[in-house]
Amino acid sequence: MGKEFWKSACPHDCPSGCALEVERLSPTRIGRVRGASGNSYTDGVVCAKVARYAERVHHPDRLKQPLQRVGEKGAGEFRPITWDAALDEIAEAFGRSVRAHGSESVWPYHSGGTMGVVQRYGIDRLRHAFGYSRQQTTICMTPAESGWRAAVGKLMGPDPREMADSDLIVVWGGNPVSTQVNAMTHIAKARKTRGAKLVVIDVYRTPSIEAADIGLVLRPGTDGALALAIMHVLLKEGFADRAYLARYTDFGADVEAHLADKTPEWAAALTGLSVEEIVDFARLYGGTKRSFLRLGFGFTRSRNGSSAMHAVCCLPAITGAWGHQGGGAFFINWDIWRLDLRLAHGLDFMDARTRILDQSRIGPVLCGDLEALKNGPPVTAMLMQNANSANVAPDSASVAKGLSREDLFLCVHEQFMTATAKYADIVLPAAMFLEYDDLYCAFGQTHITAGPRVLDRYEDCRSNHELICQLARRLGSDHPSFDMSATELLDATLRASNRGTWEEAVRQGWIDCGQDFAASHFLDGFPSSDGKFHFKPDWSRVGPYHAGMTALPVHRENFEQASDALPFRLVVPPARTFLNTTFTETPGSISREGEPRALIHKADADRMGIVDGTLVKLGNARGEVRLRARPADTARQGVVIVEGNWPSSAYLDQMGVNVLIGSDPVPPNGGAAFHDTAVWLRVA
Ligand SMILES: Nc1nc2c(c(=O)[nH]1)N[C@H]1C(S)=C(S)[C@@H](COP(=O)(O)OP(=O)(O)OC[C@H]3O[C@@H](n4cnc5c(=O)[nH]c(N)nc54)[C@H](O)[C@@H]3O)O[C@H]1N2
Ligand SMILES: Nc1nc2c(c(=O)[nH]1)N[C@H]1C(S)=C(S)[C@@H](COP(=O)(O)OP(=O)(O)OC[C@H]3O[C@@H](n4cnc5c(=O)[nH]c(N)nc54)[C@H](O)[C@@H]3O)O[C@H]1N2
Ligand code: SF4
Ligand SMILES: [Mo]
Repeated sequence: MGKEFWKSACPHDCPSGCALEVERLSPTRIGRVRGASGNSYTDGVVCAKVARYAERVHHPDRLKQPLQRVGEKGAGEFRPITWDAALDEIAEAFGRSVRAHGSESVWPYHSGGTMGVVQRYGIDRLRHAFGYSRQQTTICMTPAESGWRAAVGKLMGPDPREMADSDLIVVWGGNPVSTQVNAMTHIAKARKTRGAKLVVIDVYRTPSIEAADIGLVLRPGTDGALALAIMHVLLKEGFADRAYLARYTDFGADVEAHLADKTPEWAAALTGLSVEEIVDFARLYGGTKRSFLRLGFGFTRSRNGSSAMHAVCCLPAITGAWGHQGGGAFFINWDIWRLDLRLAHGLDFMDARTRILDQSRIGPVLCGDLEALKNGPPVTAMLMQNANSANVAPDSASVAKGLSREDLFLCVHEQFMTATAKYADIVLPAAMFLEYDDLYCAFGQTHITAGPRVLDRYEDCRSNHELICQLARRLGSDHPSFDMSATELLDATLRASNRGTWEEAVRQGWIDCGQDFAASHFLDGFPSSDGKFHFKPDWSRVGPYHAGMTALPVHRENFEQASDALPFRLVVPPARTFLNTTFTETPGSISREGEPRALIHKADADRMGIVDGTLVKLGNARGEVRLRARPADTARQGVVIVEGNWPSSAYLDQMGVNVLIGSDPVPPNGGAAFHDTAVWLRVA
């Protein structure tokens, strides 16, 4: 058969949401994967890890058949069973759990393995059909989302393609060279055609900082202070657009008075930046109307992350940059799709009174923490899809303890034998995106992209949708959605949403949901309760943990402070060729990343007698991790960086870095403070 490229879409949890072209060598084999050149955001570019997808889809270690545990929980000893027997076991275990503790004792759980409309969120239909516990999906974006919503109202904003029309692009707390390469395509256009400047703000010298004109490397958790000082300079030096502030925002003399003492000197002492760095950047920003803030997640993964996001969003409101082509700020698009998801996600039969458990607090939930359980019954049965919580959730010691509980029935639907799957009673083999149909909302840009099936079924793997439907029928639901194929559900969803049909989406490859200039730049008002941008948000409307939050842009010091006992601050950002723990199994990614390393400042290393490869231990009250050090001058002194969501098996003591991370909810609405940890560091 000749080489042909089939249209597809990247299913992974990445803002780029690339439209793909997959070389299909046969009904069971692919060759190269490339970015669709016809898609104006993807623009023919994909990351290296997805370009090598053949390594993952044809990996010899893929799960091929259902398995039942024979050894200890967590030991990874299993025997093959049939799908029928496995479905019987799950149905029986769910029934037992419901009879003993009520329907909320069953917790179907998902994360971002695939982001598809049906294959990720279809598990919601199972929950709603049987009154199982629901999930607050906080692990990724809730701290950032809370700050953005407090300021702007909805998750939408200027089209990121407009970065090509900007004169100044500020990547704040993100590392797009590693985590969303397509943003760099559009930034490169502006630099080439307009001589635009790129500023990157991070806590260590990432590849994105290396690619920038100006890199600001500050202390972790101090972005709010930097934003406040910039506002101070903008107001003092005449860069504020007073007419814009009056027309579009709730700005007032009280906000201005509050900012009067947030001087560059004040912020320099907190951030570790120099006064000149702060003032120069503020003047550059204030003097540029076409200034685009591309906001990452990184600076919000702190206990003060929502406040920091809110403070940063205030900058274009002061200068009025929101109103200009190539200007404003963008985090993600989550509210532009206008999909009617009632059928696909079972919203019509959801009982709003059913308990909602916090995804990030899976450790405390499984360890019986009553507050985490919302004072309800214990969780005694779980189905996990698209998630590798044993490695990715915070406080992994309690996750491990919870997953090991003898009275917990755990089914994990997976593509590989992950750390989480090893705890399962039943492991089910999952299809990969090339083997199923779905639609993907590319939340870092404006397209819904179609991903029709490219390959035939692999071995005994089933898609998430198939499992959910088969299980629901076993458990006795007669809801018609459980008899529909994925494409039938997708077609019905698109039609109900006035977004065309599945067939049209597949033919075109994608649907551009971008809004026009006026709507995306909020020219007719912001998508908030009163149409205004909020300098003075009502945090109590955003989430329950709002105590101590003020109705002003602020820098909060409620993060884990370094101390004599815990002198280092730890930051744990993504690795370039992994996607969370996905791709930690592919040879191309492993050979590039090597092994987990603690990046430590050369001056700290010299003082402690640490050289490249020295074994060190990082620890705090939550646990300890042993790994090799890499002295570098990439971060500030006193800051340790551990890149990559490595499987715990890659660490010397089989214990990964998330054992050090707290699972307390980030104010005001939850989420995990992955980059906000104080630790000690010793030579091991
Ligand atoms: N290659 C690759 N791509 C990915 C992922 C991956 O694992 N690997 N993960 C995907 C997922 S799920 C997500 S959510 C996105 C995340 O993508 P990003 O938006 O890039 O967010 P983070 O990875 O959390 O952190 C980005 C940067 O924030 C920095 N940072 C940490 N703390 C602070 C701080 O206090 N202030 C400032 N200014 N910066 C700080 C980190 O050092 C890091 O360089 O990427 C997606 N894309
Ligand atoms: N140290 C540290 N920890 C972090 C972060 C960090 O920056 N540092 N980032 C956090 C963030 S932002 C996120 S979003 C989370 C991500 O956490 P997760 O969403 O759990 O991400 P992955 O580790 O990629 O695990 C997804 C799993 O889904 C499986 N999978 C993929 N496709 C399918 C499918 O179609 N069906 C089924 N059944 N399974 C599938 C994959 O094989 C993989 O094992 O991690 C968080 N944890
Ligand atoms: S992981 Fe991100 S950059 Fe890579 S192909 Fe998927 S969407 Fe594109
Ligand atoms: Mo994420």
